[in-house]
Amino acid sequence: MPHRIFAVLNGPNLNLLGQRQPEIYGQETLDDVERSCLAAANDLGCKVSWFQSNHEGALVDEVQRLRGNVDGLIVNAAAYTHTSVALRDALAACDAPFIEVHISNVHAREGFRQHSYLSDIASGVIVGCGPQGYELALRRLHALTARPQAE
Ligand code: CA2
Repeated sequence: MPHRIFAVLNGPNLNLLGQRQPEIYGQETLDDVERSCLAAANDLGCKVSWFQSNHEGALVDEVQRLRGNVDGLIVNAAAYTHTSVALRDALAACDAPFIEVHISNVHAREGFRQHSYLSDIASGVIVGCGPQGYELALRRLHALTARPQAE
């Protein structure tokens, strides 16, 4: 049976992870988080691709490119979570399920972070679990997309 393929999308400023605001986002860099995710994917026997952009259109392009090519997505759209109808529309058109992830507990922060354009169309939302949220999302997607075994 071919490996399932999942994609991780990271939005603006997440490339700065580990360099500023460790009290909110922790000490790990985005490369560290990618490494942990790839290790978890290896354990689960699935493949993971990794993408980060500071540009809304680049994230939309990537979602369109992934359409029909992945079994699910993990999306930390960062600030675009709270602003982007374009990214919502792209994800809605993508067909594959996605889990929305936020490293910090957005519900304990500024009011503007408490609205998401993505949550109601996501298969699940993980917030405030730190970088581990990515791995939790991967495990959830893996379970959610399990294919029945042939006898
Ligand atoms: O908690 C999350 O994962 C967020 O998606 C992170 C976004 C924020 O806009 C969302 O409301 C919640 C911000 C990502 C920027 O990350 C930085 C990391 C280190 C230093 C500066 C920014």
